[in-house]
Amino acid sequence: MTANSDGGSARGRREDRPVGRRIILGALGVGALGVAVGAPAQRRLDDTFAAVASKDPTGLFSLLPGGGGFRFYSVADKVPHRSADDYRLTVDGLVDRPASYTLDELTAMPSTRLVRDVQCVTGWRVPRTAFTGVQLSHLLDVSGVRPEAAAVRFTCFDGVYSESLTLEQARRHDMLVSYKMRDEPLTAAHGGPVRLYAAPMYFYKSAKWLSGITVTDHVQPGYWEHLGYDVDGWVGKSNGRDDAPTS
Ligand SMILES: Nc1nc2c(c(=O)[nH]1)N[C@H]1C(S)=C(S)[C@@H](COP(=O)(O)O)O[C@H]1N2
Ligand SMILES: [Mo]
Repeated sequence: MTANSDGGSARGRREDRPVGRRIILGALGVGALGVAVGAPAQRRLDDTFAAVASKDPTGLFSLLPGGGGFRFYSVADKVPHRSADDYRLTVDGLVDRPASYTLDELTAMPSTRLVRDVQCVTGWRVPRTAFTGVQLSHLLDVSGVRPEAAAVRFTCFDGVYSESLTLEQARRHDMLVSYKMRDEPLTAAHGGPVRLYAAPMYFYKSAKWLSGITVTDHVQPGYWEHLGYDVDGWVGKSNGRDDAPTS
């Protein structure tokens, strides 16, 4: 479809899962105060949060605790959890050396820290947010991408979401397989232990709960892209943002 045929607001309605701020802050009171809670308790808080965030029809927005103005998005209605020990990231498809990495193996690789503004295509923005991780290009190089490869597909352990990049985009230095946000381990709500961080693109490209990287011969549109978002999700230049009237 053309970039602005149904307008940003229609896409926004599809993505937004508005939620009452009071309810959320109440449900997440413990986490919001930064009090340490055990893993099972955190899990219950996360699930309460996801359940409320996905059902409240009237509220304002789903601000995540921890400050900064992040909002929670998940097309699944639970926050999926994977412990550091159980986590695996597979790299397969058109590569000579398919691999499966533990979190320890990923964090032992050369790391890159980027500080950029986070921007969701629906309009909210979080300035100057640090993400740390392995360059996607490093993982691709280690796996030996075959000559016929043209794109990369990302899958997630929520079992629902997917994303994609062209191989050229994937090889940019600012595409990370990220395990830290703001210099802390990624929380489950933010897609931990590992999410994609596609720095130059709208945040929907940054697939949370990343579990698979598959090298393919053509771009397979991701979850939101099937619903109208641009595959090339450049901030400021896509999803209708670059075709303002010229007169
Ligand atoms: N697996 C998965 N990743 C996802 C999404 C999702 O629903 N599921 N939503 C995307 C969208 S639209 C945004 S804006 C960001 C939100 O990230 P946050 O919840 O850390 O703020 O995650 C992106 N990655
Ligand atoms: Mo988003």
